[in-house]
Amino acid sequence: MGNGHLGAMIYGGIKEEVLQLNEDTLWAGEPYDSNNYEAAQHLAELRELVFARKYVEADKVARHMQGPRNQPYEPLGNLRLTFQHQDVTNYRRQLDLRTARAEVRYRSGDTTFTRTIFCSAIDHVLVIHLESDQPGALSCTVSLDSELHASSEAQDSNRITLHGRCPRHASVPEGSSNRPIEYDDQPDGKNMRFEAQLHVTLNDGQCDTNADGSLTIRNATAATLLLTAATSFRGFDQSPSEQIPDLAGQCSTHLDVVASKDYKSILNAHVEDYQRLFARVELDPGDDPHNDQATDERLEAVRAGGHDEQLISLYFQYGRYLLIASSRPGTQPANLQGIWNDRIQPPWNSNWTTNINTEMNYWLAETCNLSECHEPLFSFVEDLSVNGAKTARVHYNCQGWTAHHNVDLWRMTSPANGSPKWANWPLAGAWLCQHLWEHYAFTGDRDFLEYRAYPLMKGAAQFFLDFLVEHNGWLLTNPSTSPENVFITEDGKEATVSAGTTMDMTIIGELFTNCIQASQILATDSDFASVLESQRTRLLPPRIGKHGQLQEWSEDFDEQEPGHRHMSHLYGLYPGESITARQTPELFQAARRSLERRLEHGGGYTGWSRAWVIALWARIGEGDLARENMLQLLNISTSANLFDLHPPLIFQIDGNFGATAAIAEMLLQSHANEIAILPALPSAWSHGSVRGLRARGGLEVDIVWHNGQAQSITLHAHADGQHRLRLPANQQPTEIRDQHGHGLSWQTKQDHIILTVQNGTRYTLQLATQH
Ligand code: FUC
Repeated sequence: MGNGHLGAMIYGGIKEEVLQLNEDTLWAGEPYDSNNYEAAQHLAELRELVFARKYVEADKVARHMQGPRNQPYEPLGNLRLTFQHQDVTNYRRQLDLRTARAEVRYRSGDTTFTRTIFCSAIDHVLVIHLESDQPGALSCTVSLDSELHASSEAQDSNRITLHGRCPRHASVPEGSSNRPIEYDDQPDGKNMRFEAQLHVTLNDGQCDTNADGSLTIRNATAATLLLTAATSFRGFDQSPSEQIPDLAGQCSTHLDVVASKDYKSILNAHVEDYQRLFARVELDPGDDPHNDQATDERLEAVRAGGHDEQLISLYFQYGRYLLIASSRPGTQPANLQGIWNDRIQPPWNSNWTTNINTEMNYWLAETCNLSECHEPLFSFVEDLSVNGAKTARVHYNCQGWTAHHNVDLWRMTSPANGSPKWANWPLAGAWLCQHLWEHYAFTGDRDFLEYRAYPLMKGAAQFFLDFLVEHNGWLLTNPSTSPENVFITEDGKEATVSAGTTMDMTIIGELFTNCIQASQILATDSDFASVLESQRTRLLPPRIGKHGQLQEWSEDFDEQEPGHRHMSHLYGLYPGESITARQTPELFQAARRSLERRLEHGGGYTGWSRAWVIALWARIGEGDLARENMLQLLNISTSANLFDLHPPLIFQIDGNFGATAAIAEMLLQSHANEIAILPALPSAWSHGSVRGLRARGGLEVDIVWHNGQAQSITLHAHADGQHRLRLPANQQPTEIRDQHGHGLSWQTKQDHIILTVQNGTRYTLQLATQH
């Protein structure tokens, strides 16, 4: 459950129910300057070593340009309910994606007990509604606890408060730090404070406080528990231990307000708010009947070779659900675990890791019609541009701003310490700027482009104008890494730092292109755009290597791991758009070869890596291969509740989001100035429909297909514009009508049609197939 701020994992126990709680701003530490003021001294030497092909030495020097690791995201605590229920039958738990409600239901003796749980973004509370179908049969104990330094008390016979603080420092479990977890419990201790409060409302029966801080409910028929939480977070650059707000007062005032509403009205407001986002999209990929089995059974059946295409659409909608639950305007962006983390030292700090994972979390936001949920990422980029301007100056003597691989609540932008293959990578800002541009491309929101996106994009581009160096007539990055692969040097050694990796050059090329386009749209900054244009022609272009593959590095090095999980060099195919079948056919073939090579050597072995593979196959137009890899994702990297897994059995949410985006990409693509209908439809999805996907240029698209052919397409125009529509092979419209029945004419050009749409109008195309 989640509303972006508050998150809860529901375990569904019978004697003890545990709701593991999170709050999105609860992180260890406080603002700190992570820049390494000696870094820039090493830059010239590092560059010389790289150009002298002394890569192993370069790796060592790169380490002198790193700063510390960042702080982790922390679990808030647990809400526990203990019951005396025994001999339970008819147990069932479910998550209803249509209403974002969880339910646990069972029979004990002759009574049916039901727990309904949801997290309201409207009322900012987690709600647990307990019911028995026999009057007065509900009794249980309610408590709050936390693994952090915290204490709880029961008050006024119907409230529990929990307050505590985060460590001032905690280190990643992967490292071998001698400072695993450190607290500072002094009154002025440098750390985050938090408060959670729970309120119980009963219609009958009674509720009493216990000395241990718990409450006991006796002989009730129904009870509503409301939980809210607050932290002393005031912004990425503000100390959470100064000017600490009255957290207890905030929570109790808020609970007073919500407790005065009745349960049904809180539920209705929640459902209405959630459905406004969720109900925009529907996907029916085939003929399989509705399947009411539990997800673990369905996964087992698919693993055994069963057919369950509806499980793929469930996975798709679950991805949309998870984004709505973890990323709403005003909240933190979804991190490696969304907002759901139960450990003080979570894997990779439950960070925002920006060399794939954070971006992948948002691949679905625009295409899957959840544009509002993209918003937290934009604020995140704004914060990063502030710290990142300092990092650009201190680490590289460059203008503009930059960010590296690990980011925490305090918006660390410097390279963390560790292997240069992931640490020394100043491309995060540029990649994240792609999201700003895409938001504009999908929504047409000119104000967003002018006041928010363009200044950030420009700052990211300015950094590279300074950072790029000339070598053999080309501009390229140095130092440069290809996250997170290792290459073999001419003398057979392993190294990571070189110059002008394909990913670097592609991201920079697309950033420059997007900035140039933005400056034209906004009719501003033409001088800057001219500089970018002239520099863009000098960027080292991608190369094709000895295996026919798209080279990962500017030299045709062998990879230490040919089946590496990162597909970094394929950025231009997806999520970028500089490699397409029609505009760059040779690079397109080479990219395909690279993907095949990765997979021949075991690529796609993490959930997120597999999700990227699916999206790449979708961009290549191979629907069956996309679906096959989707099945691999379900087979290898999906847990019983459909959470994505990273080996060894670590929950990491990126694969959920990435695969959702990839499924959308199978059905609709809108990059490279055309809208492709059913570009990668698997043959197993012979009949089906999708409603509400989004295309660039402000279109919402519905498609119905039959026997693998598009039957009708509906375009809802949210902006005026002319669109190039690529229909499936051999298909042509027979007619196009708007919602009033008026016909619209179109032009046919080779393999696409051109039509002009008006904002606010809905057009339906009927299609025929030529045999
Ligand atoms: C990157 C990946 C890992 C993992 C981590 C959080 O470093 O290479 O597989 O996803 O981020």
